[in-house]
Amino acid sequence: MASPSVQEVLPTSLDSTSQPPSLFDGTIRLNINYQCPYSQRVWITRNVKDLQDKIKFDLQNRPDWYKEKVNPTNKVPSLEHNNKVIGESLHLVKYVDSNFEGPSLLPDELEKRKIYEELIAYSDTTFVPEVYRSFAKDALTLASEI
Ligand SMILES: N[C@@H](CCC(=O)N[C@@H](CS)C(=O)NCC(=O)O)C(=O)O
Repeated sequence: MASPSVQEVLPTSLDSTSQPPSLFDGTIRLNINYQCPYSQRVWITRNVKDLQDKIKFDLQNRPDWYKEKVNPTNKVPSLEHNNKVIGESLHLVKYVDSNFEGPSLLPDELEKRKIYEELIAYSDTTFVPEVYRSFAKDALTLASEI
Protein backbone atom coordinates (compact mmCIF):
# COMPACT_ATOMS: atom_id res chain seq x y z
CA MET A 1 0.00 0.00 0.00
CA ALA A 2 1.20 3.53 -0.70
CA SER A 3 2.95 5.20 2.19
CA PRO A 4 0.94 8.17 3.53
CA SER A 5 4.14 10.23 3.61
CA VAL A 6 4.85 9.99 -0.13
CA GLN A 7 5.33 13.45 -1.57
CA GLU A 8 4.09 14.01 -5.06
CA VAL A 9 5.12 16.86 -7.30
CA LEU A 10 1.83 17.99 -8.74
CA PRO A 11 1.86 18.85 -12.42
CA THR A 12 1.10 22.43 -13.36
CA SER A 13 -2.65 22.78 -13.64
CA LEU A 14 -4.13 23.46 -17.01
CA ASP A 15 -6.39 26.47 -17.21
CA SER A 16 -8.92 27.93 -19.59
CA THR A 17 -6.17 29.20 -21.90
CA SER A 18 -4.32 25.86 -22.17
CA GLN A 19 -4.11 23.96 -25.44
CA PRO A 20 -5.78 20.53 -25.44
CA PRO A 21 -3.53 17.49 -25.06
CA SER A 22 -3.96 14.94 -27.84
CA LEU A 23 -6.87 12.77 -26.84
CA PHE A 24 -6.37 9.00 -26.81
CA ASP A 25 -2.62 9.20 -27.30
CA GLY A 26 -2.14 6.25 -24.98
CA THR A 27 -1.82 8.39 -21.86
CA ILE A 28 -4.11 7.31 -19.08
CA ARG A 29 -5.38 10.68 -18.04
CA LEU A 30 -7.35 11.31 -14.90
CA ASN A 31 -8.90 14.75 -15.21
CA ILE A 32 -9.57 16.25 -11.83
CA ASN A 33 -9.84 19.45 -9.91
CA TYR A 34 -7.79 19.23 -6.72
CA GLN A 35 -10.54 20.92 -4.68
CA CYS A 36 -13.37 18.71 -5.95
CA PRO A 37 -14.41 16.00 -3.44
CA TYR A 38 -15.64 13.74 -6.27
CA SER A 39 -12.23 14.06 -7.92
CA GLN A 40 -10.45 13.42 -4.64
CA ARG A 41 -12.16 10.03 -4.32
CA VAL A 42 -10.59 8.84 -7.52
CA TRP A 43 -7.30 10.60 -6.85
CA ILE A 44 -7.04 8.76 -3.51
CA THR A 45 -7.89 5.44 -5.20
CA ARG A 46 -5.13 6.05 -7.73
CA ASN A 47 -2.65 6.91 -4.95
CA VAL A 48 -3.52 3.93 -2.74
CA LYS A 49 -2.96 1.67 -5.71
CA ASP A 50 0.41 3.31 -6.38
CA LEU A 51 -0.57 4.32 -9.90
CA GLN A 52 1.05 7.76 -9.80
CA ASP A 53 3.22 6.99 -12.82
CA LYS A 54 0.50 5.28 -14.74
CA ILE A 55 -2.43 7.62 -14.30
CA LYS A 56 -1.64 11.24 -14.97
CA PHE A 57 -3.93 14.05 -13.98
CA ASP A 58 -3.56 17.51 -15.28
CA LEU A 59 -6.70 19.57 -15.29
CA GLN A 60 -7.97 22.19 -12.92
CA ASN A 61 -9.60 25.25 -14.43
CA ARG A 62 -11.62 23.71 -17.23
CA PRO A 63 -10.97 25.06 -20.69
CA ASP A 64 -13.80 24.97 -23.27
CA TRP A 65 -12.24 22.03 -25.12
CA TYR A 66 -12.78 19.82 -22.10
CA LYS A 67 -16.53 19.80 -22.71
CA GLU A 68 -16.21 19.74 -26.49
CA LYS A 69 -13.55 17.05 -26.84
CA VAL A 70 -13.19 15.15 -23.60
CA ASN A 71 -16.30 15.00 -21.43
CA PRO A 72 -19.65 16.33 -22.75
CA THR A 73 -21.00 16.58 -19.18
CA ASN A 74 -18.15 19.05 -18.47
CA LYS A 75 -17.69 17.44 -15.05
CA VAL A 76 -14.60 16.21 -13.28
CA PRO A 77 -13.45 13.61 -12.53
CA SER A 78 -13.13 11.77 -15.81
CA LEU A 79 -10.71 9.10 -16.90
CA GLU A 80 -9.34 8.61 -20.40
CA HIS A 81 -8.52 4.92 -20.73
CA ASN A 82 -8.64 2.37 -23.55
CA ASN A 83 -9.99 4.95 -26.03
CA LYS A 84 -12.91 5.83 -23.81
CA VAL A 85 -13.74 8.66 -21.46
CA ILE A 86 -15.37 7.42 -18.28
CA GLY A 87 -17.07 9.60 -15.69
CA GLU A 88 -18.85 9.46 -12.33
CA SER A 89 -16.54 9.24 -9.35
CA LEU A 90 -18.08 6.21 -7.63
CA HIS A 91 -18.02 4.26 -10.86
CA LEU A 92 -14.42 5.40 -11.40
CA VAL A 93 -13.31 4.25 -7.95
CA LYS A 94 -14.54 0.75 -8.80
CA TYR A 95 -13.19 0.95 -12.34
CA VAL A 96 -9.69 1.95 -11.23
CA ASP A 97 -9.79 -0.61 -8.46
CA SER A 98 -10.66 -3.49 -10.76
CA ASN A 99 -8.82 -2.51 -13.95
CA PHE A 100 -5.39 -1.68 -12.55
CA GLU A 101 -2.81 -3.50 -10.48
CA GLY A 102 -2.11 -2.61 -6.87
CA PRO A 103 -3.83 -3.35 -3.59
CA SER A 104 -7.58 -3.60 -3.80
CA LEU A 105 -9.58 -0.93 -2.05
CA LEU A 106 -12.89 -2.70 -1.98
CA PRO A 107 -13.63 -5.73 0.18
CA ASP A 108 -14.27 -9.09 -1.53
CA GLU A 109 -16.59 -10.44 1.17
CA LEU A 110 -20.24 -9.90 0.34
CA GLU A 111 -21.22 -8.56 3.78
CA LYS A 112 -18.33 -6.09 3.88
CA ARG A 113 -19.08 -5.07 0.33
CA LYS A 114 -22.66 -4.27 1.35
CA ILE A 115 -21.43 -2.05 4.19
CA TYR A 116 -19.05 -0.32 1.77
CA GLU A 117 -21.91 0.35 -0.67
CA GLU A 118 -24.09 1.75 2.14
CA LEU A 119 -21.37 4.02 3.48
CA ILE A 120 -20.52 5.30 0.03
CA ALA A 121 -24.18 5.89 -0.83
CA TYR A 122 -24.62 7.81 2.44
CA SER A 123 -21.55 9.90 1.71
CA ASP A 124 -22.73 10.62 -1.83
CA THR A 125 -26.36 11.46 -1.21
CA THR A 126 -26.25 12.91 2.33
CA PHE A 127 -22.84 13.74 3.80
CA VAL A 128 -21.13 15.58 0.94
CA PRO A 129 -24.26 17.58 -0.09
CA GLU A 130 -24.78 18.53 3.59
CA VAL A 131 -21.18 19.73 3.92
CA TYR A 132 -21.65 21.84 0.80
CA ARG A 133 -24.94 23.26 2.11
CA SER A 134 -23.23 24.21 5.37
CA PHE A 135 -20.60 26.20 3.45
CA ALA A 136 -23.39 28.40 2.13
CA LYS A 137 -24.68 29.29 5.61
CA ASP A 138 -23.28 31.69 8.16
CA ALA A 139 -22.12 30.51 11.60
CA LEU A 140 -25.19 31.80 13.49
CA THR A 141 -27.66 30.01 11.23
CA LEU A 142 -25.64 26.81 11.54
CA ALA A 143 -25.49 27.11 15.36
CA SER A 144 -29.26 27.62 15.56
CA GLU A 145 -29.80 24.33 13.77
CA ILE A 146 -27.84 22.25 16.30
N1 LIG B 1 -21.79 12.81 -9.71
C1 LIG B 1 -20.55 13.33 -10.20
C2 LIG B 1 -20.39 14.75 -9.69
C3 LIG B 1 -19.16 15.42 -10.28
C4 LIG B 1 -19.25 16.92 -10.11
O1 LIG B 1 -20.31 17.48 -9.84
N2 LIG B 1 -18.10 17.59 -10.26
C5 LIG B 1 -18.12 19.02 -10.20
C6 LIG B 1 -16.84 19.55 -9.56
S1 LIG B 1 -16.73 19.09 -7.82
C7 LIG B 1 -18.14 19.54 -11.61
O2 LIG B 1 -17.40 19.12 -12.44
N3 LIG B 1 -19.01 20.52 -11.86
C8 LIG B 1 -19.06 21.19 -13.14
C9 LIG B 1 -20.43 21.26 -13.69
O3 LIG B 1 -21.37 20.74 -13.07
O4 LIG B 1 -20.56 21.85 -14.77
C10 LIG B 1 -19.41 12.44 -9.72
O5 LIG B 1 -19.56 11.80 -8.67
O6 LIG B 1 -18.40 12.35 -10.43
